[in-house]
Amino acid sequence: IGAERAAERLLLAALCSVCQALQDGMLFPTESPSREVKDVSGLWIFRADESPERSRGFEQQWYKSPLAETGPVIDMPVPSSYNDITQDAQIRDFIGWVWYEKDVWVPARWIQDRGTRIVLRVGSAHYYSVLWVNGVKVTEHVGGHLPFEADISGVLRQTSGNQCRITIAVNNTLTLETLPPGTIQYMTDRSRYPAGYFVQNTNFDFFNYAGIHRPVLLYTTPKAHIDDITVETTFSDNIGLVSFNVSVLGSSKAAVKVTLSAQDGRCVASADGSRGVLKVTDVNLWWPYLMHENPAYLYSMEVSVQATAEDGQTDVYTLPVGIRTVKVTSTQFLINNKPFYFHGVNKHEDADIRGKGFDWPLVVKDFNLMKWMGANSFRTSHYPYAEEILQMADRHGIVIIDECPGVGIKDIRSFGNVSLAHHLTVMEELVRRDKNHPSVVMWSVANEPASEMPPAGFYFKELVSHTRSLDSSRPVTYITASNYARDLGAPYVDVICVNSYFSWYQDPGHTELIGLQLNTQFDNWYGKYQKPIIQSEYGADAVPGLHSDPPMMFTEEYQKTVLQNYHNVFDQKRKEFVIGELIWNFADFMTSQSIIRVVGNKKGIFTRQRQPKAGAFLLRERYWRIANETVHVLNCF
Ligand code: BDP
Repeated sequence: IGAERAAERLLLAALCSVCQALQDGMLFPTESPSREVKDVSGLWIFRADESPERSRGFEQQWYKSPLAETGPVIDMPVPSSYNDITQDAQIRDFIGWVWYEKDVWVPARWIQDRGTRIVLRVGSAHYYSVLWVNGVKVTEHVGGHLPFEADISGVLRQTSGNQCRITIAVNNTLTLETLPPGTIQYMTDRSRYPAGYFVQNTNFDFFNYAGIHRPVLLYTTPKAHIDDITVETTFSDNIGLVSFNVSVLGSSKAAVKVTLSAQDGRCVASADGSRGVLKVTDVNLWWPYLMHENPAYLYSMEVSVQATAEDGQTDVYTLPVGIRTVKVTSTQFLINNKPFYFHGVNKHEDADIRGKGFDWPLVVKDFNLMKWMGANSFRTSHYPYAEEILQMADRHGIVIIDECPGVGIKDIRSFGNVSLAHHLTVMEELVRRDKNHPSVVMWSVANEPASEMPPAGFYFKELVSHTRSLDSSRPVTYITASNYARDLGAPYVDVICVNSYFSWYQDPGHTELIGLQLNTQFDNWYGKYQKPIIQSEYGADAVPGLHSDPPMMFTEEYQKTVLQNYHNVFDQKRKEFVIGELIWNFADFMTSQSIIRVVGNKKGIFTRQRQPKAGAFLLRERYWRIANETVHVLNCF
């Protein structure tokens, strides 16, 4: 109960600070003539608070002195989940506070130059985090998967100067109000469980990896600095239009200048002022991979801010900009006014050893595999992915459905006001972070919530309309597995996204039923809502190397047969209103232990080590065939 209460208290406190923080931007830290970035990821030290209430670290103020002086510490890589790094099952399954610490040197000139702002930024940590610098608390944050930061200039200048001890406490306890939700259950039957024994229950199908999952950075800006940039793009004939809004902090009278350059460095438009519209003649649009011979065209928008004070430095930030539009009709998803068909994958941030820790080799390998198989899109199931992944998608033309961590909302108590307020805040954080990515074409506010429960109607109405108010340029959806007749949120979404597992969870072994059931599914949903539909998940587990003919469940042949049966229906319905298919899943991934999982979920078409199963070759053939048809269609215009 201690862990749960502490978590709840922290959640409430953090919710308030997040509400305030949202007035500020969350630009990805990049270097520029006015900005420096110092990556302080790498080897940190680590201590799990194994005290029964998990509260010893706070009672003994472990942040006040070097962590190694408080008790035994171990090495811990950052970024990485801590769970699979040791041989200790207690660390793998740990619930509660863990403590990270690293000593770093801050360049002397950063400290000496009073006009420099020094920011500490964590790409993400799961789930609640508290940050101290030299023993002084600088911020806290609720929620994994999204970045948070603190201006630490003052603390550094007041405390010991160049040496900087960063302490981060992270707690993975989930409550009914967190995203995703979870509960702590104390086992009180003393004949079966020792005193104080508890487990964490969740309703989602992936391992609740925890720790510092993305890079930790120190970066600088001038005092008068670019806090946020918002761009929205459209075009008419050969003229591209980029409307921009720059917010500046630290100066009330800064002069803003914006310059847009083409890939060859040529300046194509410029403007003065913090708001405006840039006109680009002979525009090169941002096209998805396989939809155009020159996909993923990115302009580069340089924003510079000159503070008027005498010592004011110029701040410069460069943002990649893709010019494209997204629209939805009752039967189509249009990118740049051309029909776009999602032939893609659902992913997870998940790999051996590092868990959900960001890892460049993995990211690049996954993009290579997606392009190899002819995938043009993926969904960030079931939470926001690292910004570096979205940047890759921008550069390669891979289209993204960007999902928030609203997964496993099954308990009616998770539809209350506190949950909704937090969910809205998370959408604000997500949109603030990802709004400028051309690859992001739709927001997904949840996965498979209990959308038939009475409060779901109000909950999703609010959630979808709030998301639209944050960004009117993209459609909004949530992913449903509910029955079309009972789903209470569907009236509010722009695109219906349906998950189904015919011949797996229903009628196991009966692939001959897929055609009938899938046709019924599509006709029912379309008949009721007249909105385009994406099959946002379908698939079957295949233990790699397991074979049987005729196919049996868990073999590679069975996975292939399920896919083929789904594809037959997709091929009919994509002539009508089905606008996409996303396989579940790109790769095998870890889950909690259960009798329906064999060392994780095996619905990947690649293994967890990214080797193809038979299904990968089947999809590859299909996706390239569809892509070739699209190019053919394009050539007809
Ligand atoms: C779907 C969930 C997904 C699961 C999948 C499965 O959205 O997270 O992993 O089922 O059971 O319903 O494989």
